[in-house]
Amino acid sequence: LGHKPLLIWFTGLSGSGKSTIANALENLLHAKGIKTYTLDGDVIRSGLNSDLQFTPEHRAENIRRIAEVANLMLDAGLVVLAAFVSPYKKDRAGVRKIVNEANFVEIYINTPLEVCEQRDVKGLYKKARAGIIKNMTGISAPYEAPENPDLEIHTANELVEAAAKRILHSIMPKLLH
Ligand code: GGZ
Repeated sequence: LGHKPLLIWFTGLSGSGKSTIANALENLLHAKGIKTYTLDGDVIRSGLNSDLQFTPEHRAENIRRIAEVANLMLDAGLVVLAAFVSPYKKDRAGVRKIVNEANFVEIYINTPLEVCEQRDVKGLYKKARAGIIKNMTGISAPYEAPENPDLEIHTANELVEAAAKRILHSIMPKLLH
């Protein structure tokens, strides 16, 4: 079955669940026979963007390059899932300028800082509180929440599978337009 290319952009704090939800959504898309590619922080920051840190300038460049790469993947007809903190409104607006609006959806993974900090999967929050890590989003660097995301997920009230299904439902019009 044919479908349009689409960039599904996940934004939210470190530990908010962006990658987990993106992976669950990817499984649902694969079950429909849709080819996808997931871009996320771990892989991109250790490869393509290994020259970048977490200053506002470097985050802007990180997001810009990711948007350009995603745009090439859209040219190839893929559904691209991108899971990046992307804390600055200006940078997310930049993605919208690079990618055709018809092929873009923004999903806000709205998990409270306290929850992310309790999970602290990588121990980054603890290090940030101790001052060992600078520019940690939510602690010593801002997170500018999206005002008009296409969809908002509250991970405290919704299971991963349910969230993924809700996202799938919401992107259907753009996949088929
Ligand atoms: C935020 C940081 C930082 C700082 C390392 N601030 O939970 P994670 O580990 O896997 O996700 C975070 C990831 C953020 O990289 P992004 O490329 O998504 O950031 S941005 O969009 O803002 O450019 C976290 C880890 O890298 N990490 N230091 N200071 N997250």
